Amino acid sequence: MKYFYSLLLILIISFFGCSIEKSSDTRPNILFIMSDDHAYQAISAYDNRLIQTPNIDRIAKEGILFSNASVTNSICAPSRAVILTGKHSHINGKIDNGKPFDTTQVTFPQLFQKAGYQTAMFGKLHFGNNPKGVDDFLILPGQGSYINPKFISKEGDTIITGYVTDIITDITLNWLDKKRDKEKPFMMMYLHKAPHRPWWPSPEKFAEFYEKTFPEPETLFDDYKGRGTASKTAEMNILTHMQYMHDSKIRPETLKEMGSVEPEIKYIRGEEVVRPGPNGFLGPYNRANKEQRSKYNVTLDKINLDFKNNWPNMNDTQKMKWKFQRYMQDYLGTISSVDDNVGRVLDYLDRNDLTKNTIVVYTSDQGFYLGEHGWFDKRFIYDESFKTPLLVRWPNEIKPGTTSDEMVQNLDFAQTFLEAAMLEVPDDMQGESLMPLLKGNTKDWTREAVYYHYYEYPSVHMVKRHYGIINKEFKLVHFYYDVNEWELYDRKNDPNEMNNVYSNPDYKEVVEKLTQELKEMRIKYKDSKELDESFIY
Ligand code: SGN
Ligand code: CA
Repeated sequence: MKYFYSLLLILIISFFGCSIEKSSDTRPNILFIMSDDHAYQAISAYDNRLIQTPNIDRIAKEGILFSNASVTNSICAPSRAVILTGKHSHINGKIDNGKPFDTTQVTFPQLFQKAGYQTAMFGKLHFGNNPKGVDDFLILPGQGSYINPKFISKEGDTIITGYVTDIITDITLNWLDKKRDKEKPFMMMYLHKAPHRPWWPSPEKFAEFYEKTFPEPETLFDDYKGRGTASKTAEMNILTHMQYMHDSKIRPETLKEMGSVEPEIKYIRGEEVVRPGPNGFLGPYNRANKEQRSKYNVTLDKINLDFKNNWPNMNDTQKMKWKFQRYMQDYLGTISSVDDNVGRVLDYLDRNDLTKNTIVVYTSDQGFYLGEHGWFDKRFIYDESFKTPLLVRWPNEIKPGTTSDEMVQNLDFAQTFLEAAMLEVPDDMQGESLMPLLKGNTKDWTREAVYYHYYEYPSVHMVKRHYGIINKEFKLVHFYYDVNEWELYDRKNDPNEMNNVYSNPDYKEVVEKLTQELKEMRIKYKDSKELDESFIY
């Protein structure tokens, strides 16, 4: 009898023990890591020729890497609006960096907050100063600064001394450690400013990466012969449009001494002609304090001396090569800090038993040109800027070392997170949950092609408006507004997208089929406004 009672007691305890465990919230945490302008070519899990990123790679090694992930509109604030709303730019209204974001619309963090998640956002958002749906935030105003950045918080503005990538991580770790409610799952957006132009690394990485030389892309000297007007008129060529002071870190005094004056940069935003003033050229350096400046000066001295000695004797080919190296040294230097800091966060998850049930996403707001086609910047539907890195780890669900070449987009993130958290997806979201791909149920994934639409023209870099359809094999694009040109690329046979085959008779059927599919897609996504001539963006 005594034995019976003890057994009963054990059963009761284990029943309640069990039910207590069940009633505690086991929904996954979400850690959404996004950097600004991080090209997949600069992540060693994708391509190890330029840089080693062991910490970011860890996410793919222990999870999944998407090799065909893309954005719907390759520009910063619009991409963020697509991510937050799960809707294309023409529906959420944020079609370019200049337009305001309509904050009355539903964003996915609001749905998480409502459903009992603890939510936070730290780093670069790019628009607004009071993000909705987050319990805590500390965001950079607009583009933010690399050095001693100002942050907007609920309590007001604050300037934090140090290097932006380290600071955003300190804030994130501090929140996880001190502010996290252990009874609730969290949804955290950890958003880096790096590696955005003007690519200022920390003083240590600036010194380290200045010593390196990087392989040039095959298409650095592209003459754009095989493509249309938009490629020929874009202002993002490293030789022609990259600035010696602002980008290559040549001091104004050096240029003055050498008697060379940089070409005046100007661009048109709306009706206005914008001319960035000379003070903006070494902006991040001007924010540095005495101690920080003296550290930067060690490398700045070397760069300026090299420029002074060699630039006068360089021909255009040599200048292009020199500018490309300077660009890569600084761009990759900023990424090295991002990678170190991602490592700090992953280590924190490990140490605090959070790894298994946290969905860690690493992505960028779009891709970037690292000298391909002679370019820097983004915007185009061509692969380097259309595609974006996407690595996801979720040990409870994703088999380590998985890869997927499916056509997934930033449009899909909101629905994926909502489904992972078992929350209802609003009917008007336009993406598709990536859950079948994360779980390895690839047969349940049926999408074959995606839609793209870029609007910011005329504006900085002068990339013409265009839209198109992309599947694994082909890309059909229509450039419009002040041109009317079509382009077709054979992604399998011409991966560098050097030859527009739209008018090649061998592709007649492909053009016909894709034109029809594009039409249907535009109806499906409700995008036809730019064909209405009375509509002004
Ligand atoms: C700035 C940059 C551009 C960049 C846009 C948009 N110039 O204007 O090169 O294309 O931001 O970038 S800079 O001289 O100010 O650095 S985005 O990522 O915010 O869309
Ligand atoms: Ca960006």
